[in-house]
Amino acid sequence: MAIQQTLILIKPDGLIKSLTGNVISRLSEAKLTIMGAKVVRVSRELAEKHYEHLKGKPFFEELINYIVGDVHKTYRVLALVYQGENAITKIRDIVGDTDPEKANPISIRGSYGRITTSGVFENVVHASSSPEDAEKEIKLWFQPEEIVEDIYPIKEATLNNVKKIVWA
Ligand code: DAT
Ligand code: MG
Repeated sequence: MAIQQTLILIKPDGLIKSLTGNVISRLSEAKLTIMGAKVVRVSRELAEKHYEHLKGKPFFEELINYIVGDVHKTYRVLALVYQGENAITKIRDIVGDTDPEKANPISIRGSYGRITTSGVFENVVHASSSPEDAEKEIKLWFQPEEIVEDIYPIKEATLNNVKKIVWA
């Protein structure tokens, strides 16, 4: 069994529907450790980097509008980093299938997700799908000082004459 990290995002639909508590309760069933948490106002640049692998898909623009908050007029997501044994599959099991209609009804996406008339999967949460994706995503969403332990190598960098700790 491997110790893994995973990035969870509670998306704008989750926030506007007041699902934050429900989602975190469901995630706690995995008995993992929270390593970082923050509310983020998502820029288009961050959204496009996060969903880089889907560039060119017909739903890409709508997906970006959704995650930045334009669709729900709710300009925030809650970002969480969890760590523990087999964290990625444990969390993905609780989160459910990408398509809310195919997701197990007792999963988070099965319970709370929906497909909009424009065909976007409003599936409430994001969860990393491999250790490689988790590392890339956590480094994109969090600075080293925002995570309670050094989960990946760090280094000192000088930006505008200010010393700063960044991911190595
Ligand atoms: P996941 O979020 O389960 O890792 P993904 O990485 O393939 O799924 O896609 C990211 C998001 O893009 C997903 O949460 C919802 C949206 N999406 C993916 N496939 C879609 C599709 N066929 N139609 C509409 N939205 C889709
Ligand atoms: Mg994915």
